[in-house]
Amino acid sequence: MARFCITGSAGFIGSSLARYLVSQGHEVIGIDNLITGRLENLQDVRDEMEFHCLDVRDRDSVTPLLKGVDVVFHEAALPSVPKSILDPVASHGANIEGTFALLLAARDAGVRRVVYAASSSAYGESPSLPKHEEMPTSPISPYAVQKLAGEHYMQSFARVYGMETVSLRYFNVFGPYQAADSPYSGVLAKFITGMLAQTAPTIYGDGSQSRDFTYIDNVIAANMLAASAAANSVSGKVYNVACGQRYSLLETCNLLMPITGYQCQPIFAAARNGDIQHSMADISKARRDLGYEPSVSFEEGLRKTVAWY
Ligand code: UD2
Repeated sequence: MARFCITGSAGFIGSSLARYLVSQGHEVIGIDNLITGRLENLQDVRDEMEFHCLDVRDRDSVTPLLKGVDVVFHEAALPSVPKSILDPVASHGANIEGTFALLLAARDAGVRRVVYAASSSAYGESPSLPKHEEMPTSPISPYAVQKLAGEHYMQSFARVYGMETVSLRYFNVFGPYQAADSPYSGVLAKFITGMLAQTAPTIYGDGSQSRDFTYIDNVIAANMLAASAAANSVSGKVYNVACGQRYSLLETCNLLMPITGYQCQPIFAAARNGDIQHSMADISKARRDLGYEPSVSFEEGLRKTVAWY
């Protein structure tokens, strides 16, 4: 049994990690300011973990909580490209200042390792596919810049303070517990809940844009591997976490029709500012260093997600 802390523990990915860690008998401390996170997400495990409603920027409160923690999974963020364009100050605060404060607290508390939720948005517009970690980054949106800055802080803290840090560049994560009711919700949560309610999905742009959609269980597995891998092979490094395949939004709608039982034509709207066209990962580095292998395919993940909603 180890002692873990999850920031953003009431969010989609954080709460999924909490459920997994508790199911494995680990000690879990959750931190969330509940701005976008929801306590309902932790309903099943609330009695089996410690939870603190705190902002990660509140270092005076967070640092003592991290004493004796082996690994922090830093999932707390305002995760949205359009939101970061609309309110860059808020997302800068949550994503850059939040990550910096968390690292300082972890350093001061003597935490062994921080595993960071980085983003595929770091690759930005560069046209070559698949994206691999050694490619130059080219972030477009404030959100992408902020998430990439967090990676650089992870690398810096590993170098100058001797902390162990690992950055996982998530590629469009989806699955149960992903909020669907915000204009900033992930596209699959919106499409699935909409189609189950017999509502046509709205596609921003022509629907040819593609993503390497990654089911949550694959992301949990990658986090567990990143938490336990030998420091000399992973610390200070960045890894893509994805499936290594891409699907366009039009293909995705076609796959969802038989699963949701809703036959429809999507509605088309203007392309979103800051959006990128195609995204697909090379996952060979994670395979090699972490032993990561996605175990749930996109289509199986869609079925599981539809069944959950
Ligand atoms: C970015 C990152 C992702 C993660 C996420 C956090 C990329 C490639 N991915 O996801 O890794 O960090 O940010 O938010 O940068 N769309 C519609 N209709 C809708 C909603 C979205 O057509 O109702 C489109 C949207 O314009 C985009 C695609 O669907 O082309 C995916 O959008 P998203 O918001 O789910 O995620 P994205 O790619 O911005």
